[in-house]
Amino acid sequence: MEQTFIMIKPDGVQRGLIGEIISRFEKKGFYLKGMKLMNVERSFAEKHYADLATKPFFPGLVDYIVSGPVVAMVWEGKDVVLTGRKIIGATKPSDAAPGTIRGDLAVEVGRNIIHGSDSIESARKEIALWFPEGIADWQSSLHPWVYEA
Ligand code: IDP
Ligand code: MG
Repeated sequence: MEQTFIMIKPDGVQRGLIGEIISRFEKKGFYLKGMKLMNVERSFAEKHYADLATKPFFPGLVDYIVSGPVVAMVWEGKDVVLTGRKIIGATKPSDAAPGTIRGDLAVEVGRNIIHGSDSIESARKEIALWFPEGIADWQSSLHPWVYEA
């Protein structure tokens, strides 16, 4: 099944939103396969956001990501990359629909509390970067109550 990389950014951790965010993915029917609370180095944040290195907001983005611990997670499920992005909502919280994490819980683009991989290929790269040790191997006993097959 498909996997995606989700990160609760330092503002989400500081604001006590870890449980709320995990709950939305968990209740949907996706499976948590890896999770850790960690502080990242500048060089690591720069690697994660390498595609944005030329953007004017890049230094501020790196400052933001290293400003406190983040929660790095791997979630698994059918179409979890695209559906995860829908659960998260648009990059700018002012464009994010009510009912989405950013639409409900964030105001500013530079404090939008959560990251989610934007494609299956990005997810593969991000999971390899953040979880070089691998992820947990388990299956939910509720699987047939969420998935048709
Ligand atoms: P995404 O997180 O929705 O995939 P990206 O375009 O990949 O959005 O940007 C990565 C992160 O960079 C955003 O989540 C946000 O924290 C930050 N960011 C994006 N655009 C801006 C901006 O115009 N000003 C400040 N920060 C930005
Ligand atoms: Mg992105």
